[in-house]
Amino acid sequence: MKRSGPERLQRRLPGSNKVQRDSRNEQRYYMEQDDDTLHLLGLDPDDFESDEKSDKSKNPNSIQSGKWQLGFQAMSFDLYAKYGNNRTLSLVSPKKPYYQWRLRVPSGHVVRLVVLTLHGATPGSCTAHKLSAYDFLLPLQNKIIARWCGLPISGSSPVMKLTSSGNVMLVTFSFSRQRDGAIFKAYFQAIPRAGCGGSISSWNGSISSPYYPSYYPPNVDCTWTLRAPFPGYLISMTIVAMDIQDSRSSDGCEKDWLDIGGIRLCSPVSESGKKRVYSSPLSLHFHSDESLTHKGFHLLYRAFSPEGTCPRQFRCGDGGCIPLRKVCDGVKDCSDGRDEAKCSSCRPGEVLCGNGQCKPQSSQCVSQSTCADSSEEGACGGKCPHMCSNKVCLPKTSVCNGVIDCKDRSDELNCTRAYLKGCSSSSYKCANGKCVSKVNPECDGVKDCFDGSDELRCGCGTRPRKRTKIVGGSDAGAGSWPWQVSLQMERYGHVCGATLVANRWLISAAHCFQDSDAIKYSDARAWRAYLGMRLMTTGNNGAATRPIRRILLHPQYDQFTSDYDIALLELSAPVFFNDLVQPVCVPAPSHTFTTGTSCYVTGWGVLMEDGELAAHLQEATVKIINRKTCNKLYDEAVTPRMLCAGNLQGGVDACQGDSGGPLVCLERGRRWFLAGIVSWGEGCARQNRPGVYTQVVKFTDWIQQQTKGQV
Ligand code: 4AZ
Repeated sequence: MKRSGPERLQRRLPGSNKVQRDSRNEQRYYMEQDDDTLHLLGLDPDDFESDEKSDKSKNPNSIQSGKWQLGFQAMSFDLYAKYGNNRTLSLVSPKKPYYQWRLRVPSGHVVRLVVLTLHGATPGSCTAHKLSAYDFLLPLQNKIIARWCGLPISGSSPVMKLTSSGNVMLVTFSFSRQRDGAIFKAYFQAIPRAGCGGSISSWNGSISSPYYPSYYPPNVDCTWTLRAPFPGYLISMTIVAMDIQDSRSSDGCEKDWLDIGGIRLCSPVSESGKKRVYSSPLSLHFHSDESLTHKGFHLLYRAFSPEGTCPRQFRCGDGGCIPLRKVCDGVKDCSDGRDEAKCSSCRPGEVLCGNGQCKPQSSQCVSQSTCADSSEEGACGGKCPHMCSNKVCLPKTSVCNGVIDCKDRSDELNCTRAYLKGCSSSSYKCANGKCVSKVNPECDGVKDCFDGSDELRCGCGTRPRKRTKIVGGSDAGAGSWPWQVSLQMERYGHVCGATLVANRWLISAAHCFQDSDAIKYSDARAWRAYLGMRLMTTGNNGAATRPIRRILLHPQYDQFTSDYDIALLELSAPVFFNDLVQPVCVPAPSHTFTTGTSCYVTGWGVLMEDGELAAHLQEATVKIINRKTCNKLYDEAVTPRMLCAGNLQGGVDACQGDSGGPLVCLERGRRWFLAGIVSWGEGCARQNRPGVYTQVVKFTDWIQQQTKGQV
């Protein structure tokens, strides 16, 4: 009954109040309730106490029609405030024991009551008189927003600001003795109903209860997800104000509370507890029940790198951190000058001319010489036989000669002939130990190694079924991405993506398996792999499913920088390949995915930041982005083990839930190769914030070792 909804009470009440109109558009109430009935209806009997209560015992004849006639007189005012108007409530020399104001504002707005003056009662005593505000148009006990028993206050600044949860509020004033003088002055206004909560990714800022420092409204629930802009950063939280639960209640935090990272707060915090540190992302939830509100809370937060380290930044001698782009820029940013101490004479992106001058690298072999001695022009001649993507011009003799000259390897990319050559870190190594110069010779349909090893183990990267949303993506067709795997946990459903690379091996991201306070993600028994699946909603839909036998995290995985974000998962039993289940090709260490190439990222991740997981497997084309460009955008946070892909205008990207899933590129031989593993990025699909992937070629040898050559 206490929990009766307003509609029910409204239906029951009309017969119990008799209302007579008097002049001045005011209403005179004769309340026909006894305390028990008031309690039963959830009304507040305190508002009807006073002299009349004793009448009941003094005069039993006051029973009329089976109810107590309290003989109680009240004044009631109905006030409406349009948006932009302030309406005044005042009480001067009150003659009656009970006054009430029924306040209304347009729908979609809430009532803001600003109490300016409140005089003349004994502080702390509610027997003399009291002012109450309700989140309803009747004085229901369980709808009290706040009650004051004569705080001796007045002045130019407001004493109290309250907010309703809907577009009505009832303000009552009851007292036992007649008083003179102005004892209460307030005004109210309509304010737009404010939303609360949301997802925040920012270096610093504040979070407060709705309408802070006004009293928060009753009946609200707000959830915030606070994320440090970079992985590895922690969040420092300072509790500036915490006024939530009635200090008199001792029943834990069951009424109103603020949950920060799983811990509920509702009472004032000691000085030492005001500053706290949390890992990112951090969830906050604020709950207010239907009665008694307070000023609320105000928090300040700041993302910071863990003490003593500067993830993705340069560490000065004094421990300070500066962005990497400020290193060797000619300006001393560290107090000890360490950022300029070990710099070569030319900056990155410049070439050293024969005369010792530094010139932009792009000037090599372009139409006019920039080095005074023309040393950078070398053997170019007048026109350019081959232009690398970084605008470096190469002579004809440097193209397809078995020596990689362009940074993007384009001079050796589309050669029909492979040259046997001395091995270097960038050349493809055949099984017999000999190396070939051709770029990406593996599984391209041409035997380049004498031993044919470049065309062995090529049962990968095809889509037998495909003869012909991620953020900004589209639904994938059946069998389009037969290596895509959904990694699910029994209690949480889909959590991460993975890629099938052999009949008992999956590749995913190490960060998917980092334990949180509450969940042991590192426990292989908690996971199940779903293969050959497209629709998440309709059961397995023909999907194969396997438990995970073990999870092998890369030993150098660094959760602060996301470096080495790769994990191998061994299935408990091999899967059988068919039209819907196929492994992708793992590239050789020498494989290059050239800047500008369009590749595909796939997954069931959320369709927008803070959106829902996709029900239908999504695919999106993303272009490989130059590392230098990407590092500029991310303040040098992109390590050599990472690869950027996306669209710098934004709009297309991987997002939460796609992590661990594949970035694949189609190669010459019409086979798909695993270029990347969805790892991180600032937000999703934001302008100039491309997705960052684990660069698989850097881990080919590790994968071979761990799987004992099964991949
Ligand atoms: C994530 O939280 C995540 N936009 C994955 C990918 C990206 C961002 C976040 C890239 O799992």
